[in-house]
Amino acid sequence: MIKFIIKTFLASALLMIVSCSEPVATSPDITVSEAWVRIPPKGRDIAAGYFVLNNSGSKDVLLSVSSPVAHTVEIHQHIMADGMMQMQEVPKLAIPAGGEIVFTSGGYHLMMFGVTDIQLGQEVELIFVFEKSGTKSFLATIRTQAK
Ligand SMILES: [Cu+2]
Repeated sequence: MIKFIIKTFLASALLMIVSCSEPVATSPDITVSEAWVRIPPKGRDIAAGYFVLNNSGSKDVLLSVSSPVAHTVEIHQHIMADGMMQMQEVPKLAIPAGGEIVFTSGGYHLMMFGVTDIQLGQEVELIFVFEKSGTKSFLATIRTQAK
């Protein structure tokens, strides 16, 4: 009888531990939405890219971005230095667990150099490389301004 009680107690204790522990995301889950690229003025080949990056999982790090329509893509940030707004390259961008990072005019943005053969309304591929999530590809629309 005592043995039975102990067994029952252990079983329910174990059940409590299992049911009380909250689910913990063990991997990042990243999506990129509202992605668009501002078409450069005629005769120029530098474009800026904007989007919203969401992570519903654990933390990750954005290492680089590339695109078939650009020679080079850099991650940039606007900073105030000596009373002037300046741009700075961000070599790695930490994405917190459950975090959202908005790439927008005056904040984080993509700087795309050597952009060729893009047209308004076209969808171009942006290829993101993350430390944990690996390579993920998303589409961005070529526009003149934010919606
Ligand atoms: Cu820039």
